[in-house]
Amino acid sequence: MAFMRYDYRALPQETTVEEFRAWLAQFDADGDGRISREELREALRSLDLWFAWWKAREALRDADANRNGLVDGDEMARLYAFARTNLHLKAADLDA
Ligand SMILES: [Ca+2]
Repeated sequence: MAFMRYDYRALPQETTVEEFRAWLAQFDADGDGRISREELREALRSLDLWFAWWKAREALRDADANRNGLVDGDEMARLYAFARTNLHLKAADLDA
């Protein structure tokens, strides 16, 4: 499937978990409300993060508490916490 990265909205600088969830939802390609590793990788790639595939793997490993390979439900908050502490998301990165 094709992803047009520049069509995506940037992540706001002061991002709440609700905003983070809404931002991630646009990468939920199959619309099931859950984020797979591939969908997460596209989200990170849209931020022009280096090693997006590797960071997606690390983020999923950290957030996927029940090890079903998807970020869903309460795991979204875990992913949010991971992004804030490990990806160091800043406005300067998100405007790239
Ligand atoms: Ca899971």
